[in-house]
Amino acid sequence: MNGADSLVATLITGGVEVCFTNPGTSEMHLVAALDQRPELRSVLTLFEGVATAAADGYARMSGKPACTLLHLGPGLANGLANLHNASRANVPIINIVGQHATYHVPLDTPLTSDIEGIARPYSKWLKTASSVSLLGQDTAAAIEGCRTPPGRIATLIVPTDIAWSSGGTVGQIAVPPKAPLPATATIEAVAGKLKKARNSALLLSGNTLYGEGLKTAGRIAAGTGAKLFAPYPFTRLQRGAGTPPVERMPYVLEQAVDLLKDIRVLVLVGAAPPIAYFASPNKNSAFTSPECEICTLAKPEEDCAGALEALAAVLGVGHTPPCTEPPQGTSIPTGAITLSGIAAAIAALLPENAIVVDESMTSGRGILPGARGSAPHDFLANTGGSIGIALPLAVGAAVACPNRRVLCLSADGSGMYTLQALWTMAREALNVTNVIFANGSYAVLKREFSYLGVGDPGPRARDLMEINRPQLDWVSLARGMGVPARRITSLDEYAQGLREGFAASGPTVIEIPL
Ligand SMILES: Cc1ncc(C[n+]2csc(CCOP(=O)(O)OP(=O)(O)O)c2C)c(N)n1
Repeated sequence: MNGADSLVATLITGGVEVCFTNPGTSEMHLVAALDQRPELRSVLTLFEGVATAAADGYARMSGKPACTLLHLGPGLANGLANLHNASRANVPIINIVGQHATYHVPLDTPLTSDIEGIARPYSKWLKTASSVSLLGQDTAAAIEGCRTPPGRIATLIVPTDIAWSSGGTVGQIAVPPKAPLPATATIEAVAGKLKKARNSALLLSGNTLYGEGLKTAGRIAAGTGAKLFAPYPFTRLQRGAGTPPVERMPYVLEQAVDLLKDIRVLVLVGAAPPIAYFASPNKNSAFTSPECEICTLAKPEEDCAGALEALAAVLGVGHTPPCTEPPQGTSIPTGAITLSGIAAAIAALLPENAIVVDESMTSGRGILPGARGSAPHDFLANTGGSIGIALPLAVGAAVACPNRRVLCLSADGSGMYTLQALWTMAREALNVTNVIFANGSYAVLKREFSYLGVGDPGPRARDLMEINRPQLDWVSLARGMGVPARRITSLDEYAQGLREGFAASGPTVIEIPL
């Protein structure tokens, strides 16, 4: 067995089922090894930023790591922005990057670069393989590394001569470490504060925003009156009728401050204290009032869902029925296109168990609150603020959950970063209904410009925030990548487009001119 075969065999032994890739010459032996093992599904992407976000979406929905396979330093560099988002999402990813042959690196040929230097900021585990006999074990260590709670990016750099040499062995994978519970004293102290506080809230993150963790949070909310919040940048949030109501922190500082103004005890469960994305002159960046006490129940690397269970037991609410959203009767809006109508149509038509991937930016602020009583669904958001995540995140979510419908909401500016994801959706026949909010503008930047007190933008500044010259034609762009598309002119057509998209086999695109 050569090194490449040992790497792929170890991935398969470790339960890795998907590889999102854009390979090159230095990865050809790894491609040959993947060719021999169809049980590890290889998914081609046309840009590395699609591969890294797809691996993120897959991990968010499956709870398992996918691997990437990227070409040298430049391929990795193309994937970094969405690797940044993935690192903020605390998901497990095995990021495999090819390298020149060990004896070729010193020759400094055109594609040579400092791959470790490029990978380091986003890799909690990082290694360049140094011998074929150890490559299988390095791969096993990468799998263990990425599964270290709460989930990490493990980058394994593979020199091509190590991949092609014989003498590889399959690595032995240790049982992944369990996330530890916080100290009992911490849990009891938080329980004491919650019992005493008049206005309290839990700021949830990680695995407390879905499944059993969220149910337990719902019990605590029902038993103590504490509110449940999610940070604006969350990884996965379960929503809809029958799930505990969780309010997302608004992006806009003033709205977030207003939401939290009466909270006197804020308990962090795997979350960081809520702070504005950016500083503004003469404004405090914190969302909480100075009278609010912020205390930590669990850090991200601890067992957050377990900590909530322990907290519920101390509070005596372990069997209290969780508070839940009532089902919402919604009618399907008709007539002229409005943002509220778009949100209402989604709320009414969302299929049971759908996955909503959201990067609708300024156009979609009403969609998440509007769908609170819809059919149960999961919502995935941008965790790192690097735009261009939604379309490829939807690829990964659809690969992870072939029996669920994916609704991908993307603003036009954000969508243009990684629109090649549409080609992968078509090629893999992924059931993704894509909605593009075509406002022809970087609307959020216009708001930020005036908010930061820069004054009124002049013609050249305005020109840097308009993307309608020339006009983007998403219908042609989508069709050019094999995805059926339509531009709607009314809410009636929009509802029809959603219905058709949810029933289609394979992806569709709806462009909404705004
Ligand atoms: C990788 C990256 N580049 C640039 C930015 C800065 N940025 C933030 S929002 C934005 C424009 C967003 O426009 P669009 O996605 O069309 O949404 P809209 O604001 O129009 O609703 C830009 C360029 C960013 N956040 N990430």
